[in-house]
Amino acid sequence: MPESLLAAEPAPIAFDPKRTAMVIIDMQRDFLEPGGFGETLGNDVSLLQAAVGPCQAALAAARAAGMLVIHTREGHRPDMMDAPPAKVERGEPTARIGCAGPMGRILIRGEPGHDIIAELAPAEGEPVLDKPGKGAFYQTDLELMLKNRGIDTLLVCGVTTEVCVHTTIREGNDRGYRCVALADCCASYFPEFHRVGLEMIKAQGGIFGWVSSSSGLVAALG
Ligand code: C5J
Repeated sequence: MPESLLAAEPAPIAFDPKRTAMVIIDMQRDFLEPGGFGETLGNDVSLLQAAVGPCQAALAAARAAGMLVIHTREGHRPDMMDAPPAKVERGEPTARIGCAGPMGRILIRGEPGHDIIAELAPAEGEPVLDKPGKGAFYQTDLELMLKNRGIDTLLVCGVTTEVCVHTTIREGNDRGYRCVALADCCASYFPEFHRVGLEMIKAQGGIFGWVSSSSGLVAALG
C-alpha cells in the first residue's frame, strides 16, 4: 500500500499502514468505570469517557485498513509478585491494588475490572498485552512484536494521556518508532494535564512525537 499522509502537529507525517500499529493503552474498566483503580485514587472516572467514541472511530478505520492493532492492560499477577511495593503502598487510595472492590481485586489480571471496556473489546487475533508498569514496552514483548511485523510508526490512543500514553510514547520514541498520539482518543482525569501533555509531545518541532486525531486518521485512510 502506498504511503498515506496524516495531518498532524507539528507537521504532517507520511505513514505506511502496513508498517503502522495502533496501540490502545489501558482502556480498562479499572480506569473508566466506577469502583475501579482510577476511582480509588479519588478521580472522576467519567472524564475518560470522552475518548471512547473517537477510539471506536479510529479503531474501525485501522481495522478496515488492515493495520496491526495492539491492546494493552495495566495490572498485576494475582500473587502480586510483579507489583512493586513502592506502587502498592503509595498514596491514600480508598482501596489499594490487590484489595477487593466491586469489580473484583483492584488492578489484578483476570478480575472483571482488569477487562477492556466492552465498547473497545479486542477483535479475534488482536494481541492483548499485559503490562505491570505505565509504559507498554517495560517487561512486555511489545518491541519484539513490532520488530517481527516490520512496524516503524505507532498511533497511540488510550488513558491516561500524561501517564501511560506519555510513558509509552517516550519509550517508543527512544526505541526509534515514530509515535503519534491521537489527541481525542486519549483522555485524563485532569483535562489540563491532557492538554499540556499533548503540547509537550509536539513542542520543539515534535521533541518526542506527533499529535493527530481520529478524524485525521479516518481522512488519511479514506
Ligand atoms: C495510570 C494509566 N494512570 N493507564 N495508568 O495509573 O495511565
